Amino acid sequence: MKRLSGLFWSILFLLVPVLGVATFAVAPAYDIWLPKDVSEHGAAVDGLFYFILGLTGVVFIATEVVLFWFLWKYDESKGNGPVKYVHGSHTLEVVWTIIPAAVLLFISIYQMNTWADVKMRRPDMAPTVEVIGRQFEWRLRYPGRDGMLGTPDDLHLVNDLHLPIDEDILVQLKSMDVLHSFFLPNVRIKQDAVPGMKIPVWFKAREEGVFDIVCAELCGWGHYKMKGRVTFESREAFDRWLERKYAEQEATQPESTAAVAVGQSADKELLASR
Ligand SMILES: [Cu+2]
Repeated sequence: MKRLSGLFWSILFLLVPVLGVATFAVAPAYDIWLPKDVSEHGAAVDGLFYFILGLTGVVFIATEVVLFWFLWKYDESKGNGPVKYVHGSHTLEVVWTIIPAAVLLFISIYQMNTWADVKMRRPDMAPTVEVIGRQFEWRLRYPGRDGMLGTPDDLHLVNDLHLPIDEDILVQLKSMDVLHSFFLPNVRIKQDAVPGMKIPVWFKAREEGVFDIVCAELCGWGHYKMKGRVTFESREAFDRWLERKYAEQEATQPESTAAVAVGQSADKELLASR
């Protein structure tokens, strides 16, 4: 029994890297890997992800194999004589501090251009749509026929975002109450919505389709159901949809004065939430 224990523990710990790597290897076949990417910059983001996954994967496997080897080799039942006490090695400590520091420094430089594309080099344009996180839904506001946000003819919608493909999209992101996180997995966009801030988010979709909008920040009891839908479509289909929504909104407003009042009260509500 005693003889078995060293074997048992070392094999058990060896299973961690073996099963860990196997899980990653089979995941794509079962479609539980990254969601489909339909964005322009997504490949660069995924490239960074794979690069860091590879790097950490190699270190993970190496440390696990070393752990296995030590459990195996220094099994108590094989030992003879008392153990020797080793004080430690200064050189070794310096080495294993410098290597990770250098790797982190390298990653921070290596990712700079992608970060700048996604978070700093914003397209010079008016916002396509305003997205406002609110417990527990995504409120959307499109500029009305005047093309300007914040005027009485704005189009107000909830959870049903439509956007044209092959064009720069600039979202103006806000929050009405607490921290939310605007997450579009299929265009590799994730940005916190912070109360009191207008945060620009931009991307370009390359393919048509209907995808999820999820909240990636635990924002209250209903966080799990804070889900919207984004439809990427051609410019023509998008214009048709927008026109239909304008017409629907206008039709449900009793008179033009009411439309102004509704627009203004919505603005006031937003102002109050800032
Ligand atoms: Cu939320």
